Amino acid sequence: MPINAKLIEDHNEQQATVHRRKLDFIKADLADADAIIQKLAAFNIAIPSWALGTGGTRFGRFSGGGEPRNLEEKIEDVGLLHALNRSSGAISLHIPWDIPENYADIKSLAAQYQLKFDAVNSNTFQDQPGQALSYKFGSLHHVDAKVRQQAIEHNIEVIRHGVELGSKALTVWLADGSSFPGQLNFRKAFQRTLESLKEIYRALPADWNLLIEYKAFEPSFYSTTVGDWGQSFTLANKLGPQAYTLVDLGHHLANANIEQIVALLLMEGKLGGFHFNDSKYADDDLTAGSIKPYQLFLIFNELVEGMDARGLDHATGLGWMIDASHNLKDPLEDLLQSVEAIMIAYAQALVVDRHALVQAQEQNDVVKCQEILQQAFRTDVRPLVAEARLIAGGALDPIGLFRTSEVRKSLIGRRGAKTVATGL
Ligand code: RM4
Ligand code: MN
Ligand code: MN
Repeated sequence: MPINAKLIEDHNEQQATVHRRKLDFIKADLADADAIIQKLAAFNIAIPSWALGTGGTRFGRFSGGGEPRNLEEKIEDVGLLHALNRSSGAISLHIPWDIPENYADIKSLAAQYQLKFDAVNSNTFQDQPGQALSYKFGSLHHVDAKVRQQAIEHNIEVIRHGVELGSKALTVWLADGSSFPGQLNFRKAFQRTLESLKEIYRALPADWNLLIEYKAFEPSFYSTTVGDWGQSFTLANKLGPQAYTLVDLGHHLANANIEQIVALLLMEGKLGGFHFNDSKYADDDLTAGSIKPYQLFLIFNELVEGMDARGLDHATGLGWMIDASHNLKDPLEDLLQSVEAIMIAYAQALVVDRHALVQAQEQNDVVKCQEILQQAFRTDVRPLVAEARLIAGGALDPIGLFRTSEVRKSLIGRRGAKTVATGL
């Protein structure tokens, strides 16, 4: 691997004085800085296997060099990220893009990089070569029972792969929907989806969760069968205690109040997982925090408040994952930026003066409420995040070290300048 402990140590030594000065500055104003740093150090965000290659749009894809060519190289890339930031300690696989050939080998490779296997993801939004029946008109909601059965069996197969790797959750995202009014009977489509999910739910091991992801539109442009949190929540409630809603930040209509959705799902005990990204218009795959960092902070503010209210451990209480693809940037640099943005928003939420906020809310002191939140948002918490990385063995400046140690150059040297990663 192009990054090793010695490189990180030397890099951290060079940055130590400046870092210490900034850290002392913020620590002087915070009573519980050490507790916050501990929480940050424990926090990990899974990396999806499809985010490691260059993404594209429906108009084209401009691939970069040194992209991972197989699952082993994808694991190596996540290992690299984790070595740099110590906050990317899990990989989420998409089946069939990443079917492991030998479970034991893949597991031991991941263990070498101290990586766990996060939720496994099924794929019934594309037809695969040799597939008997098409998903053109949907999968779990399809009018034809045989297509539904094929999709159910695929999901059960994905669970089997996950069990071998030690995953504990299946994420189901469906492209099922309609693009023209009248195409679909909404009620029947929803019922059929529920019946299909029941079959999948029955195949879940006792210690597994089923995460139901919703998306407002795309690829369907008129209706999506699991299109919003209400639809996902209804399904999760009807399925049972192992079923949860998964919130993907990019899957809402513009200006949706995601922080309120998160608060209510947590209150109902039905928020199971999270996909981070950002968007301005419709693309659901931009770098987390690149467009609306204040919204990301407000979401984390509700997450922290809601998880504390339920006594959930921040690091393990929910499934955290990045879900993005990158058109222009080096995917590894982009992922480092995403993780950093998430950690910053989490740290800002941790520095909110919660006691004062509750008081101000009780007194309807609207001005004070805003002051309290913005005080936290405008605090430069980056030294806390850097310190958490430092104590966990990561680099003070992950992107800086990625560049100075020429990681991409070394990956291109080994994998070639024009590689095509599988996936999106
Ligand atoms: C979807 C959704 C899913 C992801 C696929 C690749 O938009 O976000 O989570 O599995 O993309
Ligand atoms: Mn997603
Ligand atoms: Mn998405």
